[in-house]
Amino acid sequence: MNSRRIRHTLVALGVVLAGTMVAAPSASAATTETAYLFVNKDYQGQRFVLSNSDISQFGPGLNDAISSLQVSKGTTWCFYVDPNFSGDYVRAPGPYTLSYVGNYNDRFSSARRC
Ligand SMILES: [Ca+2]
Repeated sequence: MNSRRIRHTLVALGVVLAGTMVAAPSASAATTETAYLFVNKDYQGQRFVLSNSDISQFGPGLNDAISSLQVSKGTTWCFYVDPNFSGDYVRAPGPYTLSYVGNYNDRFSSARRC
């Protein structure tokens, strides 16, 4: 009986939601090129944010400490076990999440977009 009115209401809601979804990507554009590094597995412990700059030598607290990581959509980062982007590495094309870096645990020393 009231089904037609309800359907019109749902259609209107759908239009509103679609508009929100279209707007979302541009709003999050500022987060591209970003990598998040965590001292503990499962994205726990101290967090380091790498944004729009490569780091040839991690500093104290970050160096040889990372256990999990995330890379935002729209960028790819490589994480190296030695300084100056050398040695074994993990390539992480965003969106990328790694709750535990396994054999690379507590070993990363440099990172760059790749
Ligand atoms: Ca660690």
